[in-house]
Parts: sequence; C-alpha cells; structure tokens
Amino acid sequence: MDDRYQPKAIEPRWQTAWDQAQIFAAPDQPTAANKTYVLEMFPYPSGSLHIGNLRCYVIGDVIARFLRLRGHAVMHPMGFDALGLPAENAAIKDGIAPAVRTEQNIQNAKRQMRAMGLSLDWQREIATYQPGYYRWNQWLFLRMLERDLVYRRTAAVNWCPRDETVLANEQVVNGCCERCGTAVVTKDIPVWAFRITRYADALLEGLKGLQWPDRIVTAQTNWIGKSHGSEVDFAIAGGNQKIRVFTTRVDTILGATYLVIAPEHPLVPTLTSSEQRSAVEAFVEKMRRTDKIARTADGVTKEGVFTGAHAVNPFTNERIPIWIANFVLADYGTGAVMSVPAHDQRDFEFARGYRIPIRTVILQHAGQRLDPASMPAATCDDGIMAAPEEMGGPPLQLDAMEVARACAGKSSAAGRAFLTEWAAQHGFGSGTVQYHLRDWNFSRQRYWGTPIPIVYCEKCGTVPVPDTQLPVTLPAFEKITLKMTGTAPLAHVAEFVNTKCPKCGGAAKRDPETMDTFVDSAWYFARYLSPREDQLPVAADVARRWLPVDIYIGGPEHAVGHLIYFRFFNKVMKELGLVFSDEPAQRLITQGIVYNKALRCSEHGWLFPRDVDTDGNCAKCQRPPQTSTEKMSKSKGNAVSPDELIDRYGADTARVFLLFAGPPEKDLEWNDQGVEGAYRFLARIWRLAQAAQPRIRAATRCRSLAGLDPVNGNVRKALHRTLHKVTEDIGVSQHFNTAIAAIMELVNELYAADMHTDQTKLVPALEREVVELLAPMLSPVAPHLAEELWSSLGQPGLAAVATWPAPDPESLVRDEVTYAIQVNGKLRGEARMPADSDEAAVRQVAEAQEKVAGYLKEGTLRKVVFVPKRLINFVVK
Ligand code: ANZ
Ligand code: ZN
Repeated sequence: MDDRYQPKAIEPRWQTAWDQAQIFAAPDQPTAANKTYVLEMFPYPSGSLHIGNLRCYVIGDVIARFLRLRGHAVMHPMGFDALGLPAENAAIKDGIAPAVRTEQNIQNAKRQMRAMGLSLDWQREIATYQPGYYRWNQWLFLRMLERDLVYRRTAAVNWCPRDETVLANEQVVNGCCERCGTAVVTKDIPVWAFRITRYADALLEGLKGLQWPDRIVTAQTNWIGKSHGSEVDFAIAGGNQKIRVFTTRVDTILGATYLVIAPEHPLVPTLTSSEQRSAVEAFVEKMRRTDKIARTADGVTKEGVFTGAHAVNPFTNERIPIWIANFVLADYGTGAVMSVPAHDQRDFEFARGYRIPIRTVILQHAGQRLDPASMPAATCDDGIMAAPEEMGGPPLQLDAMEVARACAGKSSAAGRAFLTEWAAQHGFGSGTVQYHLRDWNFSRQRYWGTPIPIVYCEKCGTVPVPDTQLPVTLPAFEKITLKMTGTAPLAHVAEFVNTKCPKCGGAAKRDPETMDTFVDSAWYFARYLSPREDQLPVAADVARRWLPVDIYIGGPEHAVGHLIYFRFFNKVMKELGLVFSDEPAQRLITQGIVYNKALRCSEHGWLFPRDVDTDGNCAKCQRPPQTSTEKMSKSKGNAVSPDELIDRYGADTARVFLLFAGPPEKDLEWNDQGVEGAYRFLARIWRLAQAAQPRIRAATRCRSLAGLDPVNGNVRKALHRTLHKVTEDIGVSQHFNTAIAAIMELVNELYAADMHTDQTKLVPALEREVVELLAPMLSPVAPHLAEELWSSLGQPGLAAVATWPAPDPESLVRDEVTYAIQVNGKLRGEARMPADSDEAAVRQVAEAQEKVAGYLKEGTLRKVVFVPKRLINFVVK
C-alpha cells in the first residue's frame, strides 16, 4: 500500500476490476428466498448529475452491496427516463436533435455513476427513448384499449400556455405549470385517458400491505379520496327539474340555507333568470379563464353569483336560493352542493360575503347555544343534532318539524344513517361513494414522446395499429418543425401522419399525439428483468422470479404521480398475465433533499460560482448577493458536481459524506467541512491498514478473546460490537449515518492502541482480524477503500463479494461496572451497569431506585454530573 491515501490512484482500478469480474450482474435463477430487487427511480438524462441527484443512488447502492455480502441474489439495474419536455425544449433552443443530445447525456451520466462506484448491472440498461422500449408502451396501450382502460374524451384539461401542452393534475403546483411556473388555464380538448378510476378501490386496498412511509400512504389515500356520503335531489321551485347534490354531511341538511352549483353545471342556462343573466354570464366567463385548481385553492376568496332560481329542500320544503360559485368543481360528486354555512367553512365565508342566512343545527356538546350572528367561523366537527329550539338563526318552518324532532339528540353519524335511509324511502336520495381520483389524461401535443398507435380512417374510423406493425417510430428530428402552435408537431410531418389504414388499406392519418412520460416510468421496473425480450414487455418466468421490487428508493415528490401510476400499471399487467405480484414495490424509502447555499443578485438572478468575483460580489454589477439555502439545482447555481469532488477527494469520500450527514429520509445540507471530515476519516483508516500491513501479512487471524491482554481484549470487544452495530444499522434500520459513526469510534480506539504506528499495542493476529472485518464493514459505504484493505491481506477475490462476517458472541458480552449514585455529593445508591452505558441509561436506573427518588423529591433538580464508568451525581436545591 502507498504511504498516502490517494483515492484518485486506486478507485478507477477497482471499478475496472468489478466490471471485468461482472460481479454485479444479477443471476438468472435466484431462489425465491434470497432474491432481492433493489431499485432507485431512474434519472432523467439532463446534462450531468449533481451530488443531490446521486444521493438516491448511493443509498440504494449501500443496500445492494450490503445484501450481496449477506448472500442475497441482488438485482440492481439502471436506466434512463429519456423522453419528455426538457429534452425537446433544449432541442428547440439549440437545434440539436433530442436523440443525439440524450445519448450524450446518458453516456455522461453512466460515466458519473461508474465513477461513484455504484454496483449496477449495466447489461440490463434501458433508455425509454429507444423504439425497443417505447414499442411496449404502445403494446400496453393497445391491450388497455381492448379492455376499455384507454378511451378518448373531451376533457377540460390543465393547459400550460407557455409549454403549449396538457398537464396532469399532478404536474400543476399551486395553479402553475410544474416545469415553467406559468399560470395554468383550463381548456376543453380531446384527449386520451386511462381509466385509472376503475382501480380506485384496489389502489386503496393495496396500500395496506406495503412498507411505505406513512406520509406517502396518507398522500395516496387522500389523492384517491374515497368519501362515503349521500346524494339528495332538490326540486327546482316552479318547474319539474331537479338538482342532485353530493354531501358527506347529510346530518347538516336542516341547516342548508342555499345551494351552489359549479359554473360549468349544465343547468346554469336554464336556471338563470333574465334579471341575473348578464351577471351570470360574466361570472361563468371569468371562471372559464381561471384554472380550476387555482380557483378552488384554500385561501382564495369565495365568490359567486345568484342565479335568480330557488330549490326546495326535500326534507323540509324550505325554499333556498341557488348560487353559482368558484369553489364548486364540475367534475366532483354531482357538481352541486347544498351549503350549510354554520358547519362548513367555505359555505360560511361565502354566506358572510353575500349576507345569506346561517342556521346552526349541530351542537358540539349538549346544551350548547351557537349564535350565527357572532360565530367567528363554522363549527365543522361531527356533533349532536340540535332540536328545533336549540338551533340558531332563522327558525325552521312547520313542515320541517317532523324530521327535526326525529333527529334531535342523534349523533352526526346516526343522523346521517337515519336521513339517508329516510331519503331512500321517499325516493329522493341514497347513500353513495365518491372518489377524488380522476382518470389520467395522458396524451401530449408534443414531439419527444411515444407515438400513440392509432390511425384515423375515413371509412373505418379509429383503428388501432396492429401489434405486427409496432413500433410506430418517431420521425427523425430533422423532419420536424417544432412550432409552438398548440397542435401536435407530428401533425405537420407528412411522412409520419399519412399512412394506410390497417383495416381497409385506404389512405389514413396517424394520431399525431404522444404519451405522457409517466407512461414510460409506469412499468420500467419490469423491463429490466428481460430488457431484450421481443415478444412481450417482460418475460413471464423472470417476472415471477424477481418481482416485486423489494426496496424502491426515490424522491417523496412522486407521492401522487409516478408512485400511483406504476401501481396502476402493475395491476393491469397482472391482469394481462405479465406480472404476478399485486404491487410493484414492497418497500419504499424516500430520500431527503440535498440543500446548498445559493447566491442571488437582485439584478442578475442566481449566481454560479463563476459569476462571483473575488470579493464575493456579483461579477457583473459588484453588488453583494443575497445568500439563501436552496434545494441543490443546476438552475440555482448551487449544484455540486461529483466530477470535481471525485477528482479532489475520491468517490468514497463523496459517498461517506452523503451517508454520514443523516439517515436517508432526512434532508441534508451540503458543507465543505463535512466533506473534509469524511476524507480524513477514510485517510485515517488507510493509515491504520498501511502501518499494519507488514505485520499482518503472515499472521493468522485472531479467533477468540482467550489469551489476549486487557488492551487487546478491549479492542477485540470494540471490534465485534462495531460489527454488530453496523450489521443492524445497515441491515435493519438503514441508518447508515450511525453505522459510520460506530466505525469512526472503532478507529479512534485503534489509534489509541497505536495500531497506526510501529509502537502498536495490538498483537498481529488481532490486527489481522481488525482489517479482515473492517474491509466488509466498509464495503457498502466506501467500496474502493474496502477493496484496498482486502487486498492488503493478501486475500484472493474481491471485498465486494466477500461474506459478511458474524460477530463473535463471546466478544459481545459487555463489561459491567458499579456506578455510584449520589445526591448532592452523598452516596445514596449503587447500580451494576454495562461499562459503556450512557448518561441517560444510568440516570434512568438511578431515578428508578426508591431511596434515590426520595432524595430527589426534596428539591428541584439543578444539574446532573456524569462520570462515565464511575458515578452519577444529582444536584438538588
Ligand atoms: C354539505 C356539507 C355540510 C358538506 C358540511 C360538508 C360539510 P369530500 O370529503 O371531499 O368528499 N362538495 C360536494 N361536491 C362538491 C364539488 N363538486 N365541489 C366542491 N365541493 C363539493 O367533500 C364532500 C363535501 O364537499 C360535500 O359535503 C360538499 O359539502 C362538498 F357541514 O355537503 B358537504
Ligand atoms: Zn380504413
């Protein structure tokens, strides 16, 4: 071994050795018991990856490497999510074909991943822009079309006026385009949609068996949004039409003082009186121009307009006005709401704004009297149904007395059951279930996506492209004029659109739209298993052996997008007999965000390091920039490239930094000291192994405590304790940070025993054992250094495929010492405790002793003095 730790010299060598030995290739025939499929969400190949992007892959790599050492057959593939808007927009900007640019970016990303030491099976690489991949998007589309899971509809879609495309709900953030930030508008256009709503219940049900973070499960549950409620018909006064409302709170119906319908509701024109017509039309037009998500967001002022019409409450015969308002959605429930301002906050704000009466009908506790005139807000919780004399606001009319008396004193839940039943018996309502989940509009008016395999023929209508004619390939970029016209660019490419009808052979036109890239990522996890299979998207036997993904790692931002879509596709693929597990991924780890300081000039925006002068000011205007901590991102100038980092410190340092900064789920902030610290830690290990190498070459490994002096004995115990902790922290809790901390402590003990010098207090056999165990322990986190340690032993083979050692139970037994327990310096008790107990553990035992507790009660605790291995003293006054 070299004198100095020089990662640059050693890391590429081991990367080549791993490649040559092909040790990361997943075996074809794992046994069910030892297969583990570790998958990270595949990257979008934009320019190059930064350290923030790589965090997810390093986390996955530690798990994959650890499990390999534990004897698992590990599948750990990688690919590229290569279609989509950013590549197309870049192509428009600089005229380079997306395919060319994408391929360059992929090569660069692969180089970076290899340089980080990721243990990936590159033989399984996929890239979604290749026809050999997207062909199967088309094939799945056709199978779903046959099952009525794909359909064409006119939908009011989210439309980004800048990107000129439809956006899924998941791609709209606070009413703006997730990509470019432009305010999204609503537009009616024909689209292709997946009938994901057919799986709403299955998608909810499936969540129960998954080991996923609670917040993702909650986000999906809410997104699917199953609500049990009732539908009730209100007659329109003076006609014979009805308006049906959906409510989850039919127990509040005696407090309904108005109805509200969505601006898009079909009854709007019929209901509007001539006096109200111009006001209504103006309002409806205004709503058409605002995005429906922005319009219904919390905090947006509730506004509306009276139609001039009235409805009749079927339970009470009360006449109430019908309004139109911004907060009612046309495509949820029935698009009409009974408004109960006393018990619903939106209704409350609206009623206050338009001076509509408020009647309280639910009591939060018996005897409560609510005064609508002075209520600061609606009381929205379930409660007890009020008797007529307990209600506040306008009194009920006589017709309402029968039902009000029957309900008085019932709980809200009992009231809902009772009134739903009543409505059913009288034929004006029933119980029902609603979902918030909507069908997935997935056609895009863009070029760089999977062409939709449909042909339109004047004679035969809409004709699916037969399987034998797949893939329908994208025409070369050179043939395209990417005009931002709002129509699909492929529509202007004659040689693409003009085709023959597969049915009658006559002239026909292809569908010029492409698929949302979320289709690509909805099933890629299966494609890795048989990436070259050309009969089916995935070969059944490998799917049976390897699926589901055992551990999936990726960003929590995908909670209600990709992570729902791929569950939906998995269910469909199971019905198609392609896969056999109910869910695509059993465990999910969502990694935290990597932050870094960013500089912003008030004049010139985000500053890259090269935009800052030596005084730290903006190089263009010399103004001092503002510093803030931002999510690491290329656009904010605060991205840290792995290339420079690897060049200076090595990949192992970069890995240790990312892993040591906190557990995988936690956000972390980039900092240079942390990197230095990680480097020093690895250099210290290097020095140990280098110093010991001549001594241990010929030694045989120590195998027991027997015959060791106390110094050696304690080091051996520390070694095995560390091994035990690292095994648990990596394997059970995935707290890689505490595993690394444990190794750091061990290294301190080894330095204390002078193992790094020729004055070592350790016997060669123990030094050998130290290195033999350190190599596998380090292998998941710092794999290159681990190989160096391993080969310094004169051992054949690679550390990456060694066997994970088991700690020696004899050495795990912990030494015990007697702690003195003092109160105000006087001995009040004693406790036998493990020598390495921490303050909290000793304190807990001490406080539990009756005598000690008695003394502690005599005053207030001011201070606790703790001397490890000796005493704890409580200072009480
Ligand atoms: C009366 C009522 C009284 C309501 C009350 C709530 C509280 P979830 O749980 O999301 O299903 N609603 C129904 N359709 C709507 C639409 N198209 N746009 C906007 N709001 C709509 O919510 C169901 C509740 O949301 C329904 O119950 C209805 O208001 C409203 F004290 O009816 B409720
Ligand atoms: Zn035809």
